[in-house]
Amino acid sequence: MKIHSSIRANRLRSTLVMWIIYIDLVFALSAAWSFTPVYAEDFCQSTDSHCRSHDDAASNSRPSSHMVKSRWNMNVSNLIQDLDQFRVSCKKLTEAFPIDQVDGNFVRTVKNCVFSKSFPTPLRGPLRLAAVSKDVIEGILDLDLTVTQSEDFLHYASGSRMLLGSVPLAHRYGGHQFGYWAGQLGDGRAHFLGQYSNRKGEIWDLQLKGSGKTPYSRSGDGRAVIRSSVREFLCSEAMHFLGVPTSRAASLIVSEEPVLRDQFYNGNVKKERGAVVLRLAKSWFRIGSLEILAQSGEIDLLRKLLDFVTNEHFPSIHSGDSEKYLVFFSTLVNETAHLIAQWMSVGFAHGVCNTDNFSLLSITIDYGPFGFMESYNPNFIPNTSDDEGRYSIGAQANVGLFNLEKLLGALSPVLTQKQQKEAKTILKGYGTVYQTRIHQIFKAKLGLLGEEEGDSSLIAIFFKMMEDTQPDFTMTFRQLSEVSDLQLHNRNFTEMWALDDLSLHSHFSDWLNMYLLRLSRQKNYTDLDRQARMKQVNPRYVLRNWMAESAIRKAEMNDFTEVEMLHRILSFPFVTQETAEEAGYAARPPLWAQRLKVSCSS
Ligand SMILES: *[C@@H]1O[C@H](CO)[C@@H](O)[C@H](O)[C@H]1NC(C)=O
Ligand SMILES: *[C@@H]1O[C@H](CO)[C@@H](O)[C@H](O)[C@H]1NC(C)=O
Ligand SMILES: *[C@@H]1O[C@H](CO)[C@@H](O)[C@H](O)[C@H]1NC(C)=O
Ligand SMILES: *[C@@H]1O[C@H](CO)[C@@H](O)[C@H](O)[C@H]1NC(C)=O
Ligand SMILES: *[C@@H]1O[C@H](CO)[C@@H](O)[C@H](O)[C@H]1NC(C)=O
Ligand SMILES: CC(=O)N[C@H]1CO[C@H](CO)[C@@H](O)[C@@H]1O
Repeated sequence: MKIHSSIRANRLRSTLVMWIIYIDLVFALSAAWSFTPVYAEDFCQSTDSHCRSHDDAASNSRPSSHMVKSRWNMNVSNLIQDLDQFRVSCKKLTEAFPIDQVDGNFVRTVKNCVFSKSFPTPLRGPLRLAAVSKDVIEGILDLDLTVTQSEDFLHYASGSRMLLGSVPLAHRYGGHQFGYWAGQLGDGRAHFLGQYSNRKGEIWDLQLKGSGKTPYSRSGDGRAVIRSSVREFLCSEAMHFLGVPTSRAASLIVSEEPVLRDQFYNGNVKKERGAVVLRLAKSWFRIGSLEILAQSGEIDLLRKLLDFVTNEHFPSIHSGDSEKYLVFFSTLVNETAHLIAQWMSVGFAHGVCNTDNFSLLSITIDYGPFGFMESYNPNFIPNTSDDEGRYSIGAQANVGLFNLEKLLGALSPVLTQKQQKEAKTILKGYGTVYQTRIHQIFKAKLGLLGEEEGDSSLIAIFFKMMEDTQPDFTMTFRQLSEVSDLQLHNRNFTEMWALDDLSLHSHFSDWLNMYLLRLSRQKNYTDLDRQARMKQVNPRYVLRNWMAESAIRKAEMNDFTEVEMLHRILSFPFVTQETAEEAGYAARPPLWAQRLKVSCSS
């Protein structure tokens, strides 16, 4: 495609100057952070064999890790058929940490432990299986999907019966909420059931959410209602298939347990029903897990928890290394920046980025009043009660920095003065890591290969146009992936409703010319290559609020078909699907969606 007339080139050049001034403004934030990032990655490269050889509780009755590896080649249909043979272990955690032995799920202040023993409170039946993730059940838990249809499964996955080897625990943590230290928080309605080490050799922590009171329930009732549980189930699975690090959900069980909720905090209390999600993560430890220990001066325990987490989850950190906590911090600074950049790439706003909702493994956890941005708006706030917009989508990168500062505060007791100074320098690199990642991600979303001088402008102007015209975020990128060069050139946006919105911008033509020129320099790639590449990073379907809401309304009437349909569709977010198209999931949102408020209390 040749668009080089000299007049055009001149006009482009002068607009470019104007744009570059604009870019300076757009990236002013990053400029403030433009320190050289210091990475401690080469402090330690070796793997500590010691920490990898912890014996699992069930080692007598379970295959060794060698056997696990060889068993992996066996017939895939050979999944566990009987839940009575499914075994978890709590030994690693109960041996590593002191456990609060006080009995009973009454609310109390807990000291000098990381967990409290706490039994789930069974829900009033009949129980119903509302949704199940085949991918998790088979691929992580090695269970045959048919077991989820059994009565036993309803009991095990809702907390009325304990899995073999399970010692249910509630985790004690603290955290900064909305900017302020909130003291002891902890699992107020979640129970850790145990660890499952699967045939791939992975270890997963199983947890129930909505399973009743614990010592950390504060004023809560320990329950989760159907709507918030449907949202967590669907979103954690959707995020996984979008390629964003996240906790997973195995199943969703609904009950007849009455639960009172003031959905919009407006005094209008309604009776809803309790539900339980069986969810999994490689670890549920949070920044707040460390903060509570530092704040209470439990420094030995702080060290223990840090050693546990690094031994189990950071194989490149050597346990004998005197710099290990600094390396840990440096890794988290990097990974947190990467995680938030990935949220931004799919327009995801978490909604409650308190330090207790931020994972030490930098995965997305605690799905509450999250939202996927529809019309482009950096001030998009998913939690309608968050009046100050503390956790707006555009604020997430800064909130990540705030949370990492709190993490550093929690680590300070185990760092030397010199290390604390180094950690501060590392933290100053956060902005650069984040911006670099954002740049890469959005370059890929625009289908740009290699690096050219004007790329930052191209991206920044695109954002500026989106800000001005507010087209649908997801579909703008998707349609740009589906449109051909020729259509772009002719500005033929038939059926491309989001691109059509964007094209109303006065700079659109100039931007388009720059863009087409840039693409035309990617010589050895065809237009189809570009489209294929872009379609792999620009989803066609995300869990829009109105989609979740529609499925929830049905689920509340025990019709789970739409939950199932959404779950299936969102498992292939990058693939155009007939059922999804028929349901309008890639169309302009329906009118009723515009009046929708996010259900906040959960
Ligand atoms: C796996 O097992 C099933 C039934 O037991 C059998 O039909 C199938 O042929 C086996 N597949 C392989 C690859 O061994
Ligand atoms: C930062 O994190 C990303 C994402 O996990 C990873 O790919 C990259 O290697 C990390 N970089 C450093 C310097 O640790
Ligand atoms: C939403 O924001 C309000 C105001 O800051 C806060 O009190 C509330 O806890 C938030 N909702 C959730 C579910 O976190
Ligand atoms: C616009 O593109 C569509 C394909 O999306 C094509 O069917 C149509 O003929 C094009 N219209 C014009 C005027 O080129
Ligand atoms: C296309 O270009 C890239 C780098 O620009 C190069 O790595 C690749 O080998 C090229 N492919 C072909 C088929 O020439
Ligand atoms: C969704 C979710 O679990 N959010 C939690 C985030 O953290 C706050 C406390 O800071 C909890 O109240 C929320 O439940």
